Amino acid sequence: MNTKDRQFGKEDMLLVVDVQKDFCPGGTLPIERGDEVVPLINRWMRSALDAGVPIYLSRDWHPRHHLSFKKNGGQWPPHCVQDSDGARFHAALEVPIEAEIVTKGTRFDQDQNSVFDQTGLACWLHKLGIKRIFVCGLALDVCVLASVLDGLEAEFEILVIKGATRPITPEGGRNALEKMREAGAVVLEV
Ligand code: VGL
Ligand code: ZN
Repeated sequence: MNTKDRQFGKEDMLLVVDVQKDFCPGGTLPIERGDEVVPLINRWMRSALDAGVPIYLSRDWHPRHHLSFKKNGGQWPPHCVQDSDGARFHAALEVPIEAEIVTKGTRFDQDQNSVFDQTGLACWLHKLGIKRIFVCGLALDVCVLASVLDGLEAEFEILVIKGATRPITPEGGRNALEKMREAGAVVLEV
């Protein structure tokens, strides 16, 4: 893939996964240096706006007693509880009025790590003629990974903006990148 192919075109879109307060330092499920993605993502969103490329931001948005929380048999501390302060986007994230918000993780009976899991997003993006998705956000080894794999499954080309993601664990991050590459995603070393 040459440099020109990495520039935004008319069949592209930008997906920003779960850049919420609870996933940043000070939150309830803090990712080390998770907040560092914010200025980078702001730049990517400005370029997308300039190029007329649609922007979608997902948010993890759990019921108070979600099954992914430890006390309910899940793996995580409580996080991104609907309407809580921690569920807000990071305060410095410049969410454009033109952006669409994708809400996920609302089911009582299942986790929904992928933005494509029962949201109708893939169908909608195909209708818009989107072919290629630039992906960034949190966490690289959980919701970014699940979304990238599902996006490929739904026959989109996926470019991962590596520098604008952070993993929950370094090892998880390395494994996630390997899985994404194996599945056909292009990892941009930016
Ligand atoms: C996420 C853990 C639990 C994520 C969501 O957005 O990556 N991680 N819920
Ligand atoms: Zn969650």
